[in-house]
Amino acid sequence: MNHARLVGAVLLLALAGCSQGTPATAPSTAPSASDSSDTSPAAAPAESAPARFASGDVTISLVRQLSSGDYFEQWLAGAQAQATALNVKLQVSSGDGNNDKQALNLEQAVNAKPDAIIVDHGFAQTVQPAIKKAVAAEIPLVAFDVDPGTSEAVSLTQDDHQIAEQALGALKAGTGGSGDVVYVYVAGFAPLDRRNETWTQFKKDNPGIKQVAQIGVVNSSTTSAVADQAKAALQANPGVKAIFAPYDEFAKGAALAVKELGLGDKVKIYGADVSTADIGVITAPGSPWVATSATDPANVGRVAVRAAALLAAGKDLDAALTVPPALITQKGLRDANITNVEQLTKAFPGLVTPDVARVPWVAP
Ligand code: SR1
Repeated sequence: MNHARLVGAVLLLALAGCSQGTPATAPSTAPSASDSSDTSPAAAPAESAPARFASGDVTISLVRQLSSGDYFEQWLAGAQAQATALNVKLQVSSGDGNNDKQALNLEQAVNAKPDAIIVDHGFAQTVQPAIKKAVAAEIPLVAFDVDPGTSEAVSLTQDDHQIAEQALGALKAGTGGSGDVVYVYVAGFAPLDRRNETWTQFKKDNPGIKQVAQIGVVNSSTTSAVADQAKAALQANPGVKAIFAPYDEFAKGAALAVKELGLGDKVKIYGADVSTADIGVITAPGSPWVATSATDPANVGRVAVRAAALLAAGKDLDAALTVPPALITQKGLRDANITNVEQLTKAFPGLVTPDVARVPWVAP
């Protein structure tokens, strides 16, 4: 076995605490060959670029609801890198958490008649009127993590039910299926609403799990706001064993609270999303954040731009695109000495999904 193969084999063995695409009941399964089925080896482009792409005349408008925080920053970096690779101009706007501002940005994007639009998050009632106008103007549209209200748009999601199932599988294993839990949630965000559906069902299926408090805030300082709320919830409920925090800014806030209260041995956190900074928090000595279910956000940003480019080129695309998550555990990260997302995606090749919205004229 050569050195590179040996390192790869050791990494996969050490990651035995992590899984991808497995049911919640088996959170500690190592990645298997079939887990990586979404990853094809890099192939040469199958066709040449359409003339408008070759000449750099394609514009995609990216209209975001949120832009701060690890997840959204990594997602944008991936989208920009893919736009560069496709020779596409990516025009980016953000509502910075203000839904009216996002709706206005979307109206302006429609009026500018780009070759395609990506709507990234948003509340259905604020973005759907302008999405309707985009459809009427025959501007192809990709909706990520927001209900576009029309089958004319392509919907892109992470598999949010699976994200919650994987994290809750780890929570069930960690608590033995019973105990007081603090839940972090804000309604109205499509991915959080889908994860909430899974949490609601999980509580029915596991009557020993008792939700003693629900907290949550999404704003420009989500982490510190959630930290304050989590501190209060933990002080009011001294029996809490776990916090279900299915968004990394929530999980980081919860981790701060647990650390400040010195409860690291007693209270464990089960989260969602991953970034290099998150890996640092999860693997820090005494960290209560023991598992997270995540996609690679940069990969999801790349998928969104590829989907929009395909639509702009008049190609057919599935109406719904889904990017699957992987369960990442503190133990798996520590054992494999993973300190950043680059190392993580090498250990989990299935986190990169070149076959989701593959563009035939660029190498994935
Ligand atoms: C406020 S919504 C936050 C979520 O959006 C993306 O789906 C990320 O996974 C994040 O958890």
